[in-house]
Amino acid sequence: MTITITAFERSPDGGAGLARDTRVRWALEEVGQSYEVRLVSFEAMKQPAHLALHPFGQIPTYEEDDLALFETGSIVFHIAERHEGLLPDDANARARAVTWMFAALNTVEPTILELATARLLESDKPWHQERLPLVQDRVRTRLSQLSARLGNADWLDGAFSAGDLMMASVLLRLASSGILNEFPNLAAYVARGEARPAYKRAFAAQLAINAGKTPAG
Ligand code: GTB
Repeated sequence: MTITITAFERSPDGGAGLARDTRVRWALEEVGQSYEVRLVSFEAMKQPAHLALHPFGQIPTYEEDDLALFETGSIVFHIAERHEGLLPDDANARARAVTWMFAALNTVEPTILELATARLLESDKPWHQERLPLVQDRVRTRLSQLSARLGNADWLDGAFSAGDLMMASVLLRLASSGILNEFPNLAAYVARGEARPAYKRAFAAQLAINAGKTPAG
């Protein structure tokens, strides 16, 4: 079985690991599955060959024999279902781990993306300074709820799962905002994720592609 994913030819973050191929690499590393990477430029992403794989012209995509997938939620779920290590055997625990994947993508990530948009794309708008605290507070609300649920536990529901992989990946996007550090148990949770050997391999692999390349404007 050959697995090929796509990633930015030159990530705008210069290799900080924030582009979404990192979470797919992480999942593949956790289950010990080797993979190849096809790098695509922003221009190539919008061309028919890539659009046939990804209707929205984005990365990452995932190809495995005659199967092609897009959307990191679906890709990580597929990897977790087909390999040991990212989902518990017990059916109810498995359903809860999948629930955390959805929670990461549908309930936590949207607020974080809204903040990223406000900081990166709206800073020149006359209403930016008024809007930013509102957006930050929506992130704080979600983090405070998540922090209360995590408490002193290492992971969200027992052993590390695809739910934690997705939640930590989503929270990593907050690293430069300072907001994550307002919730020490969540900061420690993300650090535990980053400390996993599989995450380190995934991060290093994407950095190797982007190191030395100037981040795109
Ligand atoms: N919902 C989709 C998924 O989860 O797979 C979202 C995929 C997505 O947003 N892909 C982005 C993309 O291809 C890359 S990851 N964008 C190009 C485009 O839409 O034309 C998002 C991302 C990009 C850059 C940074 N960064 O530099 O910090 C962080 C995250």
